[in-house]
Amino acid sequence: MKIYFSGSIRGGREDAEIYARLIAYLKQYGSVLTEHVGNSQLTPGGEDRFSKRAIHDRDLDWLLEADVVVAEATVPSLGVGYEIGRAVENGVPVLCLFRPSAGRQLSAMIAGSPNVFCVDYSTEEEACQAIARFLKKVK
Ligand code: 6K6
Repeated sequence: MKIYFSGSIRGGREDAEIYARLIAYLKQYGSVLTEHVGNSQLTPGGEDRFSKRAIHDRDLDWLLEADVVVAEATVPSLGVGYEIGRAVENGVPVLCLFRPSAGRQLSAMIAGSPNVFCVDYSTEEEACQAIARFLKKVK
């Protein structure tokens, strides 16, 4: 199974360590195409217009070849929202994980989408259980 993990980069990196642990959990189910999203050393910002285009095209290729998208949407990110929208448009099943305890609300365009399976969680164990349920369902 090819898994596209989506998490905030330019939106803010405060949850990067959570992404890394969710990615480590996901790896037992298949290959995670976007492992770099969990790299807490990753500091965005220096890309020029051409490298941004390369990032966009490469990520979109991965998204469209993925069997599933797992998004962690607690830190608001235009890129995560865009990836969820493109996945829905192309029929790629999407699980969207969100932690209400962070004090934010998930956009109604994601939480209200009939094609996005949204799960609120408080502990990472709950997030992993939601992943396991979702992957069993889409298999
Ligand atoms: C180099 C160092 C840090 O970042 C870079 C290059 N930037 C990106 N590399 C790979 N994927 C990216 C990059 N910027 C955004 N994305 C994709 O958008 C990822 O797949 C994330 O799921 C999502 C994050 O979007 P923003 O809007 O939070 O950046």
